[in-house]
Amino acid sequence: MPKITGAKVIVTSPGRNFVTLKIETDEGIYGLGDATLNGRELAVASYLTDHVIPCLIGRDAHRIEDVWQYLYKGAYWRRGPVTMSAIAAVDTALWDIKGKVAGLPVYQLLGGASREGVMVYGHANGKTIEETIDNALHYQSLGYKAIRLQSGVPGLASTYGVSKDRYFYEPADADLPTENLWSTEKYLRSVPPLFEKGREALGWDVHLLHDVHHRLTPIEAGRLGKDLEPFRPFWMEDAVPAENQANFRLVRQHTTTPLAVGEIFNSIWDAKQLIEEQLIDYIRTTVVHAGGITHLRRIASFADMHNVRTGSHGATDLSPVCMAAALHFDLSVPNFGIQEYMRHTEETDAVFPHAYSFEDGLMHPGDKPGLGVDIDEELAAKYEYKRAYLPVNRLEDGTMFHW
Ligand code: CS2
Ligand code: MG
Repeated sequence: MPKITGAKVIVTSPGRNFVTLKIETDEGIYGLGDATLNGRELAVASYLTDHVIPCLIGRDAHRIEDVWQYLYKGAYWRRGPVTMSAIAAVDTALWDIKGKVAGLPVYQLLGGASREGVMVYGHANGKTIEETIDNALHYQSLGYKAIRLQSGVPGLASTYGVSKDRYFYEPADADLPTENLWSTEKYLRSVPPLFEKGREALGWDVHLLHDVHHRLTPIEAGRLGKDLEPFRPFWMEDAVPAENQANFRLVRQHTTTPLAVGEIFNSIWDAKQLIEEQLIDYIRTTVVHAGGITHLRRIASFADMHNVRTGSHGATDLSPVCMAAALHFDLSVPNFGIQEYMRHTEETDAVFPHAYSFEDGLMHPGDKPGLGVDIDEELAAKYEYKRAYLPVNRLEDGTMFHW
C-alpha cells in the first residue's frame, strides 16, 4: 500500500491565485488536490500546512474514507469553507493517487462512465443586452448546448457576472474589496428583456441559465421566476441567500422556473432541507469546497433520492485540478445535471497541464490514470501570490448587501 511520506501546499498566481495540495508517497506516486477559496486562499493554505499535513505523514494513502473521517471528526470544529476545502484537497489528492496506482482514470473507480460526455455551460456576459447576446452567439458557435446570460443593469455602474475581458471572468479584482452598488428594482426590470432577446437570437435548442447571486428576497425571486417562465430558463441560480433553507418554500409556491443553489455550501447539512423538500432542482456543490469527491458523492446520492440533479460550480477560481476531478465525478454520477465551465487563461492551463477536453458542448476528463492533471512547479513558482478580494455590495443608500 502507498504510504504518505510528505505533502506540500503550492500557492501560485497565473493571473489569479490558486492553492494546490501535493501529496507524495513511498511508491514515488503523488496526487493533487485543489484547495482554492477565492479571497481567502492563505487561510486554507495555513489550515493544510499547519494543521492537516502533520497528521497525514505515515498514513496509508489508499484509506481515503478513513482519512476523510479523521479530518472531519478529528477537527472537532466541523464544517465551514476553510475546513472543508482543506479536506477536499486531501480527498481529491488521494483519489488521484488511487487512480494512478490502479492505472485507471478516477471515473472508473467511481463506477465507470454513465454517459458519453459531460454537458457544460459557458458564461456569456456583457455591459448591455446586445453585448451579452453577441457573446452568447459566440458560445453557441463554439458548440455549447447551454449558456448562462449575465448582463449589466441599466443605471448601475457594475454588477455580478459582467467581466472586463470578453471571455475571461475573474471577480476577485482588487487588493482590497471594491464596492459595488445594487438596486433590486433596476435588476428585476433588466432580466426578462435579456431572456426575451436571448430566445429571439439563440432559439429554443440551447439551454439558457441565469445567476441571481443571492440577491433577492423569496417573494422577489418568485416574481422573477414567474417573469422568466415564458423563456424556459434551464435554472435560476442562487435566487435567495440560502442560510434559511425554508425560504425556498415561498419561491417554489410562485414559480416553476427550476432553481439551483449550493456553490457556497460546504457540506450536505447546508442542503439537507432544500433537497429533501425538493425546494431546488440542482445542487451546485463542488469538489473543492464541499469536502472532495467522497463527500460530493454522498450529496449526489441524497439528491438522487429527491429528484435533484447535480450542477456543480466551475468558475475560474476553481483550478484545473478541481475541474478535472469534477469531470470524473460528472461522467459517472447517475443524477448528473450540468457542469459549469468558465475557461481558464492560457497561463493557468500552462501551470496545470490536463487531459480533459471540450468538444461540441460536452467535456470528458480523459483516460489517463488518476485525475489526468498535473502542476508544473517550476512555472508555478514564477507566479507570486497577490492578495485579491471579491467585491462587496451595498444598496444605493449605502446599506451593506449580498455580493
Ligand atoms: C459564480 C461565481 O460561477 C458562478 O456561478 O457564482 O463566479 C462566483 O461568483 C465566484 O466563484 C466567487 O469566487
Ligand atoms: Mg453562482
